[in-house]
Amino acid sequence: MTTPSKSGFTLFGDPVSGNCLKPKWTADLLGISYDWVTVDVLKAETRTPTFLSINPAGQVPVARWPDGRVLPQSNAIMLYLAEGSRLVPEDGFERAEAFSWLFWEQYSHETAIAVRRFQKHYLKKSDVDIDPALTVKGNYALSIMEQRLNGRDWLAGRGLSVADIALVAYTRVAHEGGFDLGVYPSVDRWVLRVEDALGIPHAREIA
Ligand SMILES: N[C@@H](CCC(=O)N[C@@H](CS)C(=O)NCC(=O)O)C(=O)O
Repeated sequence: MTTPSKSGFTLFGDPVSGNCLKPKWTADLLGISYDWVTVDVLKAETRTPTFLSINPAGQVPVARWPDGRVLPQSNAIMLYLAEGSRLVPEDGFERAEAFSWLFWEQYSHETAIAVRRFQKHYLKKSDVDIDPALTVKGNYALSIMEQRLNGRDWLAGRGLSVADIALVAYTRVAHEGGFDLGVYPSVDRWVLRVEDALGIPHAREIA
């Protein structure tokens, strides 16, 4: 049986979504070819019948291969693309640590930092109209990352991994959600390190 190719897929995503950028950056770094199709979340393009026939959950990112395979969920797409590469630690425990950060990101980080950023930066809500619990939860998540990155360059393993890619997606734009990375110096330096490793611009320098 031949293994189906990872290349040549279509990535449906919104460029303002960190979740969508995770698989994009992974494919770019590993030289896996894909076509990007923009689906505008703010215009509710994730809710059209055509899009819902691709992902009934109505969310981007979603990847579709020419043979009909469809894969939603940013971290699942990223892991599939990265499997067997240097982005997934070879050592079993280090690999489990990377996965641990991926699960944590979805439950404890993205749910505060990405949500607050979306409400403040894109929906233009004023601070008083945003649930204060998001600030507390987001800062707590950043403090957990600060502890981990104090004295180490990467979240898991010995180099850039899927864990760094997943976590940098929204951490690098946390300021757009009203979070101050200056309070988290190890995280602040790590963001630049990961952006450089990915060959992407420093988000803090973009107006
Ligand atoms: N856990 C999912 C979250 C995906 C998600 O929340 N996508 C947002 C954009 S970041 C979306 O498509 N929202 C549109 C909607 O819910 O209609 C993942 O990591 O892929």
